[in-house]
Order: sequence, then structure tokens, then C-alpha cells
Amino acid sequence: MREIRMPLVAPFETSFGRTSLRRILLVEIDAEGVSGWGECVAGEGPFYSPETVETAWHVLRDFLWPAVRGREFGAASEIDAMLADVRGHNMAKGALEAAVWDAEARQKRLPLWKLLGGERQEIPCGVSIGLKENDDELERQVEKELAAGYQRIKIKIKPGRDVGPVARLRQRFPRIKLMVDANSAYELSDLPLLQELDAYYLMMIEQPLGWDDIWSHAELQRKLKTPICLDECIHSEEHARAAIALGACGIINIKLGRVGGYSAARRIHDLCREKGVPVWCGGMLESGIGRAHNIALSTLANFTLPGDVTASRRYWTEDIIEPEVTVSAQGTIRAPEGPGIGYEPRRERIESLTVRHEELS
Ligand code: SMG
Ligand code: MG
Repeated sequence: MREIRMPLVAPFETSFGRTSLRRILLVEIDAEGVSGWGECVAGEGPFYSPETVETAWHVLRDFLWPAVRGREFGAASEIDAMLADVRGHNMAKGALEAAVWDAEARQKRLPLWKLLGGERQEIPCGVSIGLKENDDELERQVEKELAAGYQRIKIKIKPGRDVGPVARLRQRFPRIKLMVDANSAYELSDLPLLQELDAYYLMMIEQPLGWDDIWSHAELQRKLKTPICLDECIHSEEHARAAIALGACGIINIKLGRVGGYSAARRIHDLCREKGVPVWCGGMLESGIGRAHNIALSTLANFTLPGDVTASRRYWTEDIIEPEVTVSAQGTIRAPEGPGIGYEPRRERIESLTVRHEELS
């Protein structure tokens, strides 16, 4: 395990706070001499979810690693069950599990996306734009992302920064795929305001209400025309099943870390496919390693909507993988042909960014 620190090219602001410097926990595993890499997407503080870099470090070292060390297994798909005695801590689990998937794919000399059963090599990409000082700045940023080719625009909203910016963008860009993400900044009592957003034919409203409150989203969805997309609320297949059965959402954002790895992500993906609920891959300001895993996940068949998976340069002056992730002029990323995640971790650069390191055996 190691922690690296990377400054973002620009601060990223959501309804719960602002990030300028990422602390990123990376996991490298050695599987019979083959390295596999995973990234823990826990934040610096417990504001998106309860996990942090510190809790993940502790749980990985003291509970998850002891659950797998020295145990023989035939495939990365077995790891999920081996970690099941630990409740929660999905981001810590996801980092370890993803590293094992990378190693298995490298051992088999297969691209990870093919090992996972991915069906599309070209994935559609959107961008997530943080809260801006004013509407002019927001509009300029949207212009820039559209010019780069991105297929849909998501903006962050919070009380006081919602209908105004959305109305302004809709007037300026009547035809783009537009959506908003509130990161749980509203309550059911904000219904009239959220209903005002229905006028702007948004693709979806992401996570307007409480981070673990599926029931209130069902209440809200009954009164909104715009589909709700759940992010923070969905931690497992069981949550997804409940949310769909209650009518709490029409769309689900899947993040590897939030659900605890590929096995859980695939279960949610398969359930949503069966229920006719489209999914897309979320982002967590990842370095190239997490970004590469998101690309692999996005190749599964029901990832039909553009995800928050974007070029390295949108966040980093220099990424930690070779080559960097790039996006085509059509706003797509091509899943790589190389083994494993298909991008090589740049060891020297990773070493130079490392602030702590612990080897477990
Ligand atoms: O990686 O492009 C990215 C960020 C996408 O908006 C994004 N993520 O709620 O979906 C979300 C947020 C969570 C992270 S904010 C620090
Ligand atoms: Mg979100």
C-alpha cells in the first residue's frame, strides 16, 4: 500500500466541499510474480461517504489483507466472498479486489475488460463540472468541454446554485445532453424547487436527497418527471434491488469503490439490465490507475449512458500511467488492447509522489 499526493489542475467543488490536493491510496499486489494495481477512491474526509484514506489504510492492513494472505484461489472473482466478513469499507475492498483482477488479466495476457466480459471497445464519455463562482465561468467551461468532444455535461448544484445556472445553460445550449448532481444537498421539502428543474429536460438529477435515504428518493421520484439517478445511496446489489422496486430511481451510477469492487459492480449491472435500468460509470477524481479500471468497467453491455470517465489531462498535469488516458474528438475512450488495465503504472513517478508506503506479507 502506498499513499501518493497529487494536486488537481483546478480545485473541484461540490455541495459538500472543495478538493485541491488528492490523497490517493494505491494497492499493488504480487500474484506469483505478476503485479496488479488498484486505487482506493476514499476521500480525504468522510464527506462523500463514511470512508477516508485513513480508514481504508487501517481496514486494508488489519482486516482485508489478513482475510486473503496465504489463501489459495483460482480467480479474482473469488475475492469478494473472502472479504465478506468485513462489513462496509467498500472502497478499501474495491481497491484490493481491483488489483487482483488486474493481476489475473496480466497473468492471462488478456485485457481486463475482456476478462470481465466487456462488450464495447469504445466507451461514451461525459464530464462532471464542479460548482463555479458565477454563470459566466460555468458557461465558458461547458463550451470548452463540448469543443473537446464530450457527449454530455453534468454540473454540480446546491441550494442557491441550481435553477439559475441550469436555465442559463439551457438557453445557451438547447440541444446538449445535460444533467445535474446535488450530492445529497436537498430535502423532500425542497420539492417545489426540484420540480422547477423539470422544465429543462435534464437527462437526470443525480442524488438530490440523503446519502443513505432510498425511501425519500422514491417519494420524490413519484412527483418528478426527470429521472432520478442514485449514486451515494447504492452500496450493493440489495440496495439497487430495493431502489428499483421502490421506484426511487430510473438510472444508477455505478462506482467500483462505492460498491466494493468488480463482483458487486457486475451484480448490480446485471440486475439493472434485467430490470431495464440503464447504468453509467461514475468518477472519483481518480489517478490513471482508477481511471483505467473505470474504462474496463464501462465496457459492460448495460453501461449505455456516457460516464464521468475522462482524459487524464482534465485533472492532472502529468498522470501516473503510460500512456495517459485520452478522449477522441467524438467524446469516446477506446478500451486498450494491452494486458490487465492496459496502461503501465509509471513506477518512478509513483515513487516520487509517495508520502508513505507499507509492505504486507
Ligand atoms: O472523477 O470526474 C470525476 C468526478 C466525477 O462528479 C464526480 N464525482 O458525486 O459523482 C459524484 C462525484 C464524487 C466525487 S466529488 C469529490
Ligand atoms: Mg454523484
